[in-house]
Amino acid sequence: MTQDEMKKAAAEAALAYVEAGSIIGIGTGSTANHFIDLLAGMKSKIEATVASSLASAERLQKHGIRVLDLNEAGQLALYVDGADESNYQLQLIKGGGAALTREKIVAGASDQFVCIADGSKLVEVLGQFPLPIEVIPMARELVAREIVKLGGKPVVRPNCITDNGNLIIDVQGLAITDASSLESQLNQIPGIVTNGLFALRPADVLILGTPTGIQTLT
Ligand code: ABF
Repeated sequence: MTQDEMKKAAAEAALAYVEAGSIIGIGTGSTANHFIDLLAGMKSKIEATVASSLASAERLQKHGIRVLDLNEAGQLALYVDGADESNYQLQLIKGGGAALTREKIVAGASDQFVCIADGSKLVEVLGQFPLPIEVIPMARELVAREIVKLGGKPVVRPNCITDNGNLIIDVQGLAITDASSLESQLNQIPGIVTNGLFALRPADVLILGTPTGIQTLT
């Protein structure tokens, strides 16, 4: 199976978590796109969705799936999204798609977070994938200096402005053995809007597409 076929298999398995008549949060990225396309086949079963990016909102609307503002939707039963890395505690690195802020918001408003990915995303220690951080432009160099103090190598993502009008700094060279602690430390740095660690609020379920079939971790 190709990586994309494994992503699609994981997305298909996530449909089982969709409750009839519910409003569900939708992630961003190629795996989430598979989920959106598959959800279209059962769109009459759901009430509406809340999107974590303009790109996902557009894809949903093209399928004729209703997209609500989170303030209108309230607490959500389910959030389905991809990830760049997951450890075995279902703590994630997200943000490769530059949508981490709205992803973290919608995940935080959801009772259950089901993460979908291909098997290559499961790692022992987070950090091989550079950690994305959304930064207010005026704080770019302040944040970069603080990241160096933490032992990382900050790289401003070229040609990238987020849906919220901010920059992304990708942090290389971190071996994240205490993800919750680092997430809390990064949250204290002025100018950081969101960091891509989903550890304080990890996924509740991780569905992996693998060459031997679906693997589900909880
Ligand atoms: C999104 O999914 C991002 O947070 C993450 O970067 C991306 C993973 O990308 P893909 O599904 O294309 O592998 O939630």
